[in-house]
Amino acid sequence: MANPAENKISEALAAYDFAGEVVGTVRFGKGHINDTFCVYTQTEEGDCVRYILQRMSAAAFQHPDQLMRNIVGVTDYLRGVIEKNGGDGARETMTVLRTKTGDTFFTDSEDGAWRVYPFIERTCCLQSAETPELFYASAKAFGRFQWMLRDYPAATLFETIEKFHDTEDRLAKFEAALAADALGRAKDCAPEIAFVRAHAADCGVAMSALREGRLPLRVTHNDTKLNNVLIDRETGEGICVIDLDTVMPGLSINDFGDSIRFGANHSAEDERDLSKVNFDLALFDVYTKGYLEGAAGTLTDTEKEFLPWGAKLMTLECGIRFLTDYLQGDTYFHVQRDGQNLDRCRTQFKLVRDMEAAWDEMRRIVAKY
Ligand code: ADP
Ligand code: GN1
Ligand code: MG
Repeated sequence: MANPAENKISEALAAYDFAGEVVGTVRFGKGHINDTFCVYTQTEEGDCVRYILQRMSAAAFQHPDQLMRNIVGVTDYLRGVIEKNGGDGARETMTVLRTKTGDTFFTDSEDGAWRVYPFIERTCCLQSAETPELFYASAKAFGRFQWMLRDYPAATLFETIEKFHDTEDRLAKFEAALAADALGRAKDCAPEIAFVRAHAADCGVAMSALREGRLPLRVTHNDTKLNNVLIDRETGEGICVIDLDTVMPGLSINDFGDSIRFGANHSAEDERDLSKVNFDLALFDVYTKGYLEGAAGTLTDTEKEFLPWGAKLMTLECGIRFLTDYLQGDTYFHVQRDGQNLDRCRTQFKLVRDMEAAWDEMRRIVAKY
């Protein structure tokens, strides 16, 4: 287990010059990967200026230097596109605060890698689609993100997590974890194991289309959960896509699909009462509309045709990843209680079943736009 990030906060804070004096630091947000804190500072004039301080997950990211080069490259580029189109470059993308020595991140005495971003104020970060309008706003933001990066030089990006959305590889890793069954947990999840095996052939659908050249490799976000976009409190618009750790070459259908997985339902990702976990076709409809509008013609006809597959595969894959982590002893996704990763896996598989039942309708909705 990694050392609790709290133990190293003061070391990390000392590496930065903030706008004011640091008056407090609290854990922040609902991300599953990094250790995120909000830093409160007070300026000489008495104003509060906030920052996001993060210790990057060592379990997820082995090369923080490469990760930060990706993020600086992408945010600098986005700032250029945003400002060229009359937007606010300080608000519509993130800015990496440099350390006192001018670096993009700080390494603590135990090799933990930390970074700081100015807090983007007057925004909210949603854990569920409170209204269809807000979900639509998130869709437009992620679609626009795809549009803004359509000409980004993909070859300059490092692969921060190898084979991140290679669902075939996720299946193989699951089988390896199951064979090892390091904690003897396989006995608790026979129905889930059977579900994965019954869907083994599905795992190859997008990867085959990519190999055959039917789906193009693009620069994508790869982690398009609703809580990875900041919504302007005043206008209700999705203004800033955050959590850029996994921006790398990928499939647009996966960006679309991961948002559907997380947002097109009305339950928590770890809900234990599966009767509350239901795929919402109306939300699928508004997201499809918003995403395609935001992407403004970037997607090919084949990509559009594959959007329902993106939704199903990201949900299936995420369920497989939660189950794998459960079998391996919860070493990747943060957990707050026992069995949480298995509960998360179960919600994902319930949503996959719902999508299968709604398949023709999903295809009809996509064809409308
Ligand atoms: P994780 O990879 O663990 O999900 P994120 O980068 O998504 O980490 O950050 C976790 C949470 O912190 C986000 O969901 C959001 O609530 C908040 N957050 C991150 N960056 C900012 C920012 N620049 N301004 C405001 N809130 C932010
Ligand atoms: C993680 O970092 P966060 O919490 O936004 C994960 C995603 C999963 C998601 C499931 C780098 O997203 O791939 O879909 O949890 N991110 C990484 O909620 O693995
Ligand atoms: Mg996040």
